[in-house]
Amino acid sequence: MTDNYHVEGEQRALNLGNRGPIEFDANGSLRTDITDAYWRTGFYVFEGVVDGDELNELVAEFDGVLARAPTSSTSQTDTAGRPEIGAEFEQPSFRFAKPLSDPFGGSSALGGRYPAKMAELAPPDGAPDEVVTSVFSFLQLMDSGLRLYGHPQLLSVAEQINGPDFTPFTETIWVKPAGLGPSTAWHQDGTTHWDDPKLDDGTHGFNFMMQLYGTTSTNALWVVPGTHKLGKIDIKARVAVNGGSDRLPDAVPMLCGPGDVAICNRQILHGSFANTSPATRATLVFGFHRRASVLGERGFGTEPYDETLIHERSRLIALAVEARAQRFPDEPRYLYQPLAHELDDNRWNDITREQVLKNYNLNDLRI
Ligand SMILES: O=C(O)CCC(=O)C(=O)O
Repeated sequence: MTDNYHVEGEQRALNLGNRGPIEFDANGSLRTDITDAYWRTGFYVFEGVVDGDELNELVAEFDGVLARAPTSSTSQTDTAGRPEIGAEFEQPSFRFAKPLSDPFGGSSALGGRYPAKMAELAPPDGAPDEVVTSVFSFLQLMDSGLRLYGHPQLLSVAEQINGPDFTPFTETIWVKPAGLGPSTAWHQDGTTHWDDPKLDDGTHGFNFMMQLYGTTSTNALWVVPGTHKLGKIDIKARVAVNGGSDRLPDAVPMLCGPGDVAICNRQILHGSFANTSPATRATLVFGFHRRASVLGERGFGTEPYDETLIHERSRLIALAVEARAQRFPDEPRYLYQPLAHELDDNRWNDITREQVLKNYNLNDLRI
């Protein structure tokens, strides 16, 4: 239900001056008013990036993925008794949680980056025990998702923000089913460089957040503008001075239409409330980093990321550009400079589907 917190948050969001179409200047650089607004607030909503057939294909494939999801976290078959989609991959493709719960807050998940618990609500009568809340590594589950990853304007944005040698991160669809969606406790994403004296506003890169259905203040991700500049934030203390309430006073909802794509700084304080609204949110999140932030870093318990691993994972960018060019041949295609001399190795076909795309997520670059 919408109340004053939502209405005032919406007003603050719309007054930030950080939304509009992707626009480049005559030199091909992202317009400086856009980059200025991004660096000032920590996010920017690019409106109308994906539409028409492309949006329909994404929605249809996403529906197909959900229809082939296992029936619960302990099942391996879908509602029709078929093996779950992605059964051939080494890593699980789905995460489940109890409806309207907070699965992470106050836990040690992901390095303890969710220190404060969100308000949890009782699921409605007849609710399932669990709902799908994340679909992991969607590039290997949805060809439309791979094509989105190769979007020329989005990749140009990644180049402008992180430099031409930018690297991948990981990809997840966050699903917040209508009336059942679990919350995501307040957090900052980065896990590595917080104590680095060279930490700056862009050290942990950014995520693209593409909305399949659009968002409202009751189902959106909320962010606290400007907090990407503050280093590691004491989230528990922020909630405590707010009287223990998870409704942080300066937060704003990331309001988007279907097909809008936001860029969201991974250092910004962000989270989402349980989705009691009648509208489902599905957000395709795919991030990119500066190469200098990734090279030599350890992810969650991994060996330091070296050039070979970064090269292998970056092939997904080149592959996605190729997959997109086959579907949209009249569109300009992005040239990813680190692999510009290897185009023939990264053509999109059955061989690269098997050898490059399958289990690509084993090489995710998490910082
Ligand atoms: O979409 C959400 O509710 C959470 C997304 C998020 O926390 C993230 O992408 O880091």
